[in-house]
Amino acid sequence: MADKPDAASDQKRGNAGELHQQAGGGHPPLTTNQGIPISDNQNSLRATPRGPTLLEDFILREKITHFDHERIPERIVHARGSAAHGFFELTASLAQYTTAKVLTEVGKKTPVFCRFSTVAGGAGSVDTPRDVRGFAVKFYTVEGNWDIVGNNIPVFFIQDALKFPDLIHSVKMEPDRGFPQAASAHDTFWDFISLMPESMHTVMWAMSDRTIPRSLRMIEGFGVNTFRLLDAEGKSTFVKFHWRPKLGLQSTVWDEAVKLAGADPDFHRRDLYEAIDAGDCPEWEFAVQLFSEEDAAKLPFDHLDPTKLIPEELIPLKVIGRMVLDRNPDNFFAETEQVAFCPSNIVPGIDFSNDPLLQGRLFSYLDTQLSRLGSPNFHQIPVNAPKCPFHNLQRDGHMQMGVPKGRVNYEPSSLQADSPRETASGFKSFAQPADDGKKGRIRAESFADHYSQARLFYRSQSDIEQAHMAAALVFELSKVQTEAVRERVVGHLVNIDPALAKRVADGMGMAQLPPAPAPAAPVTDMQPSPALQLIGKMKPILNGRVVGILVDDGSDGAAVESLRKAVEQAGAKVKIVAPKVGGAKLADGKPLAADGQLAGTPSIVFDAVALVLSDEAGKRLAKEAAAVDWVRDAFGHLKAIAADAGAQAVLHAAGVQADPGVLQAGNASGFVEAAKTRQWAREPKLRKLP
Ligand code: HDE
Repeated sequence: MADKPDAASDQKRGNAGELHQQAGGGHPPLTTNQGIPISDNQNSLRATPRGPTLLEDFILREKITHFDHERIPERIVHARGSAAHGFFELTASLAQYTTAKVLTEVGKKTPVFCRFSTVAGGAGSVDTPRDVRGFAVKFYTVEGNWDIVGNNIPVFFIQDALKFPDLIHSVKMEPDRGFPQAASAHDTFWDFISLMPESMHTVMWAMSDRTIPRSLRMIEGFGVNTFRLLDAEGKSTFVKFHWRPKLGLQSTVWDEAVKLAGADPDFHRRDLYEAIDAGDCPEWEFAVQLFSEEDAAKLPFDHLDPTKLIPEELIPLKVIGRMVLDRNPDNFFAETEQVAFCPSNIVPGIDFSNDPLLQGRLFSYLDTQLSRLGSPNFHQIPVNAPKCPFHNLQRDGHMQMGVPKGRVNYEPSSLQADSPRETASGFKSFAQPADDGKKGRIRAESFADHYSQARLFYRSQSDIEQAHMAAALVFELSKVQTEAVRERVVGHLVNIDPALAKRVADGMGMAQLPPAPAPAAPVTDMQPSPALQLIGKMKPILNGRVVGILVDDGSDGAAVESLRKAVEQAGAKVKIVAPKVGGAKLADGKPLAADGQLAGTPSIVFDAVALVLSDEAGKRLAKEAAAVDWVRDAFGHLKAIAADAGAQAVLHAAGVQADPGVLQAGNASGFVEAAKTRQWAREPKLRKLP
């Protein structure tokens, strides 16, 4: 009876060990967590070959126990995230306003870790629902860690932290039925929103194409809350933080976002990973809006109210640096999952404002990390640890990794010369004079205008963006079963913009406009701000994007190459798609490798598509649903399409009509130009927008 199988006995029993042995050598020995070398990772210890497993098998018990504990609680919000390492480089000093070294030492590169996320879905949910995106950056500065825990839209749904659990409960899966996952299109969310006029401005952003981004590399980031900068004299300047993507903004169209969820649930995560892996490192400008207490007093709204933005036209953005993400995490769990952002992580020279949402956040994040990571020593996890020295007298606790030396773990003390002490250059809070108001659960009157900026946002959009917003509202509200909720929301829209309300009401087949609730403050018309557009912020470039070329046996290799060259020269990538993953045999007999198989690589994952097909292949694929859908979707998603003569049969089967975005494959330069933008003019011909 052999109780220690060797390779030969493995083979006899058909075990994995033999194949594994053949797979290559030079590996370090596999050990237990106690460092004990393991001789057999295939079989647990059994009393006899067909007998019971022994409790004595410490190798089995350790492995299974560790596995059973692999998951930690996922984040209650922003659970689904993707991250990367990189650096921040200051290009213009703010020395006039702050002592923070990260904002005053021009040319210095500060390491960063940046995590993007959706808000509502669980950790395993898809990447492309309609949702706000988190944009959290941890700067490992020489004066300690500074976290800007922001979003890709500059305002938030609520004015007071006390309402956050209600907001999140309403948008998450409904508690009795456990659905929908990662979607705001359901009764509880809109019920809550319909009773929260303060949410209206952010709802307008949420219904815009900002919440269905093409890529995490193509979103803006905002600190949202107002912060302060402090100079050496303690003088304060208010500041709002902005990230602007070098690739410009890009969104998907809604039907595409929905289909992406099925075609590639990891679309954004894969896109970020593959771009960085290929050395195509995403970059953002870092900009600030600076304003004094006096400037703030002149604004027509309260800068402490996180449901309000400050239009760039009123206080311009000053670009002071750039962030480049140039390294993927080595391990998703150790870094992306365990990273713990806290808005309370701030360095000397920066300070908080009295924004009541921010004040609540200062408590929440530290608290949530304690329950998520399970120990007050979470700051010792490599991704969370400062990269500058840190010393204090906090001690012990779960999973303590440090081994502090000496007798002194208290202060004041005199027994140990190297025990840490306070320092004059340490963090100081702004000496803000106290208000002379009264204590109470009070909402400032200056927070009462809930509609003017919602109107500003809607009226600042281009026609096509307004149509998308109306369509998004119709879609979301059509999923709401409770009629009274739908009506209440449309009532708010009347206050925002009566024409929008009418479009949405018509889109739902509502017989008449419901009454608008009386606004708490008069609704004013502000000067439209084109900077709030998305289409206006798209750049006519192809950099960072991906073009798919469909080929089959008999395709013209020269045509494929000239398209590839033109696309790559424009800074985009080409992926070859063929009916078989093994590739295609070109007309000249040469093989062309495929990056993806047609059925598994729908055109949805590309920014523009080309088809280079022989007459015979074209006729064959015109009867192949995957090929017809490939073209129909590209057309429906307003993408540029290039096709040669052989491919016309597929275009015909897909119902493609001639327009400036449909080009001959031979016109590579025309195709590249068309691919730089969506074919917006095509949209009204394809779908009826409200
Ligand atoms: Fe968060 N938020 N939040 N939030 N938030 C969390 O912290 C919270 C808010 C944001 O990639 C949690 O580590 C409260 C605004 C991002 O790890 C939690 C309030 C903005 C991330 C939390 C807000 C954000 C979070 C959950 C209202 C944009 C993901 C897990 C007072 C400025 C960070 C965690 C990452 C995560 C609380 C509102 C952005 C529960 C109480 C406004 C990007 O602490």
